[in-house]
Amino acid sequence: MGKNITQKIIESHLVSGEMIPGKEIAIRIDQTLTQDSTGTMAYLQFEAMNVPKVKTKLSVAYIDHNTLQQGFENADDHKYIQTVASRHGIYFSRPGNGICHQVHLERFARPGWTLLGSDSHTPTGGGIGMLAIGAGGLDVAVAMAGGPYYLTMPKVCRILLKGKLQPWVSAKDVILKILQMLSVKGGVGRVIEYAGPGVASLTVPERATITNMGAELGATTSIFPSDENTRIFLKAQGREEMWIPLEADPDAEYDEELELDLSTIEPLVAKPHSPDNVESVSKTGKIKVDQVAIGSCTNSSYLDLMKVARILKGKTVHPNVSLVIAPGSKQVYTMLAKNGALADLIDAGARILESACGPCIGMGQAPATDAVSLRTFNRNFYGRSGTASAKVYLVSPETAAVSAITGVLTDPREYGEPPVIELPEYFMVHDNGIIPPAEDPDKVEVVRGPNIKPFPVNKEMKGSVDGKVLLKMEDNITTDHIMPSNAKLLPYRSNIPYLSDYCLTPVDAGFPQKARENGGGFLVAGHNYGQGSSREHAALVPLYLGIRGVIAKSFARIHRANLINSGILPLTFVNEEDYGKIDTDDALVIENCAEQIKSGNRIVVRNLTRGCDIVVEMDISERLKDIIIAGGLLNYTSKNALG
Ligand code: MIC
Ligand code: SF4
Repeated sequence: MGKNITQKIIESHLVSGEMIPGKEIAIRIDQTLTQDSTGTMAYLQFEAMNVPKVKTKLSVAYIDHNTLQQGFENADDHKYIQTVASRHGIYFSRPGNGICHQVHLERFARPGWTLLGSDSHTPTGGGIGMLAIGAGGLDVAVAMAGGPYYLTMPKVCRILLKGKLQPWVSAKDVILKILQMLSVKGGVGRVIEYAGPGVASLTVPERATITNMGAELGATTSIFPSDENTRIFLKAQGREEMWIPLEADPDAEYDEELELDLSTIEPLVAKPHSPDNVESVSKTGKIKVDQVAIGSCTNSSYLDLMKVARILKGKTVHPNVSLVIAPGSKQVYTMLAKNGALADLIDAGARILESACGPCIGMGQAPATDAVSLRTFNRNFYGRSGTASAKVYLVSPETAAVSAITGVLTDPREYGEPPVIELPEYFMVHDNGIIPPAEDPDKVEVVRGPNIKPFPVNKEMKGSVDGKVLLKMEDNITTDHIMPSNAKLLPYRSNIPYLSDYCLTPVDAGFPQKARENGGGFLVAGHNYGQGSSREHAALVPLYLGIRGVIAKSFARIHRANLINSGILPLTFVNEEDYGKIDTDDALVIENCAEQIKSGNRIVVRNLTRGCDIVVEMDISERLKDIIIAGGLLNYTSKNALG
């Protein structure tokens, strides 16, 4: 029987397990990436493993999130990451060199290889035919130390692309359409594999926009074939020798199949506060816009920004709009500067930011009270922009640029001739933003500023696990709710005690105090708990506050793994109606917890307040059960070999 692309890459990297959807497998990781806001923890954890040099083929540490530097904290983190990288065989992408996913796609991503990144948008690399997966920092640390990456063998869902995009419709609209079709949990447990005649009409950067935002589907990753367009892109990056052809066999089988005719897609918008709240721009209507932000790892490529520059050339940004633009990488920035497009953007009134995540993670450019902000980014979760009352709409660069001129949300098709930009024959390649590791690592002193605090480690599980329900939540709670990130908090990603004062505050302002007063306890949630960012802090901070378990209708993949890695129980209701049988402040106990875990997949939770038993499930591998009982992955790896 033929194989699809996902099966081919997994098979060639398989370390253990059977490739049956739902079963645990382990794969060898060729490359890793970290960024600074998850990287400090990942490197502290890597150091705790006492492995002198990374064992991957390539590991890169990017600085792109924490670049505001309104205090010493960010700069201290940069120093720590730069020195720890240099000492342990890791390439360092300095601040200003660009957003990790954009730079990685340009300079390092390779078809057929595996990449594990401590950022949920790592699947951007799927645009080049790479199996690129986002994970918590500890999983990335283990991969750097030479351990395999354990995951649940995903189902493979083929999306057959037909036809060709209409003028003014772009890759962003394709992924918004898919989010409309599948929702933010539609990709859970799946790899989305693209195929069909429509693939050839998309360039690698366009494919990368689509795979990047596959993270918002909850998918394990998304992947495109490696074809002639992939070769052309790699050649233009001076890396043609890294190209290999990669496509599904003609008789490959898929677990699920969908079709999408590209020619039927129109300009779309994701309305507040979820990336799947999608509607056509024309239907949403001409709402007044206060801010337009262009950039992020979804839409900051050379092609995207050239289109924006063409649209803005000779025009003026509407007086009521603040337009900010962050080019995705030094390569993009320099090319725009050299060909004059940067001048067109500045002249039109755009405010140009450095090559970094910036407003996408609330690092500056928080909108005004009640403002409408149009963004080319991938997430419009509540409060993420830094302004709780702001309404963030996600759109394509074309819709963003045209709306910045008109001052209202505008269907770009009303605007006349669309800009047509070709992929350049050669990108400008100058890798001086990437510092190779030291040749003499023993001479490198790892610099740790006062903001770097030790991370919490759980204890081995013994006897009963009990506590109060501290909070009961709805469906789709994001890691931005659990551990908010903004310009005030992001500088403290290496300081769990400090962050703990803000845990779950977007849901309940009194949560941290309540957790402290009760010495921790349980959380209850609806479906898709922990969607969004890969930030391990959404598990480490609850661990620090004494959270022992989360009982939910379902979990997002990376967050569930982060809970397990921290030794926190991720429990799901066997009967969803039992969600109604637990309330805030109920006292719960799981008697003989470790024994119950070992004896099957079902666990009984006693609700002492209501006098009833609730059966929950923890359907995970024996290895993961042992990790939880050991009190997390670090405790477990100190007792067991890495893989
Ligand atoms: C995000 O887009 O939410 C982030 C910030 O890039 C996160 C990582 C983090 O929280 O540091 C992600 O996507 O994983
Ligand atoms: Fe950075 Fe935003 Fe991309 Fe996250 S989604 S990596 S914050 S640009």
